[in-house]
Amino acid sequence: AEDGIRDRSPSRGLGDVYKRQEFYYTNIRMNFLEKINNRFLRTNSHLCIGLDPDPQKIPEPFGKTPDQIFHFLEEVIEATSEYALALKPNLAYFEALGLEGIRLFEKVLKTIPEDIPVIADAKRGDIGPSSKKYAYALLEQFGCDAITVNPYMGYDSIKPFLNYKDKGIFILCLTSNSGANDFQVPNLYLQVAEKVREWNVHSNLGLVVGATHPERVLAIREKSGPMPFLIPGIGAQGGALEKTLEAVQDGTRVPCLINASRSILYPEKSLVFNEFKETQEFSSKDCISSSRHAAHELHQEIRNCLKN
Ligand code: OMP
Repeated sequence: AEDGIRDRSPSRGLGDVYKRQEFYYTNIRMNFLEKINNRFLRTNSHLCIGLDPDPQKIPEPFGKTPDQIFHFLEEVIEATSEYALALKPNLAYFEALGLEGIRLFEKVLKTIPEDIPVIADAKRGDIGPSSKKYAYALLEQFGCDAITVNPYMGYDSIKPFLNYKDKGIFILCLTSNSGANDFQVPNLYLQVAEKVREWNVHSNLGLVVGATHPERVLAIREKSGPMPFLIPGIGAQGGALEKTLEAVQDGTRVPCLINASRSILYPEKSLVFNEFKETQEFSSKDCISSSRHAAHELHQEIRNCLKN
């Protein structure tokens, strides 16, 4: 392709289905953790940008057709990549658009620079043979670097994912929603953290820990030991960034990924966005500047919390 960043050679050997190339650095293939660490060295960022394309929310100047949504995502990715430790497309938003959505997912993956780790937010988990297919679909066919997985069905449902030693597997531990209190609290989330530590024989596991329970993060860390935490729930869900980061810092150099989706894609509340809105020429460029501004602000806020 003419522009280096989007130059993606097609997959090796999987028929006509697109597969992201594995990322090589000085000819050594990186596993997920190495890829994250490498990305961190380049960006100094803990921000994971969530890609949740909702046609109802895509800014007007872009439009709502799959091509227009693609254009929007492509621009957001490009404008915010400086602050992106990782990107996390949520499959629900793509699947909700039907076949076109799956094509959109594939197209978006192609547009993401190889050195940005992609976490497929799919929250999969089923009996072993079915989990095996889920893992194959997202980690091989689509070539994502990591996936979110639901541990409710136990070890044999997780095992097919664990076997992908070079990929990152984020297991739901304590989710950010209010329903986390129905089953996960008071004990199950700690059992999950303990089990995941036991299962982490390939050092490829991490936990999903919502930022809406800062008071429980320390206990999770004690059970899990050092492993990456994927932390959603800040921004639109009102999670406590500073308190969560305080608890997650345990002196080890284990990456934590702070996810924000809506507050970056559609930062209606940002000052910049409102300023633009008041002007007559509210353009697609303004929307993208606003997303970039939101990513920059959040990146700074995270860095400031980590300094304290
Ligand atoms: P925002 O609230 O818009 O930042 O989006 C949060 C994203 O993280 C959504 O894609 C959610 O599906 C996802 N998420 C949670 O909000 N809570 C969780 O406990 C786990 C996840 C996730 O696995 O990413």
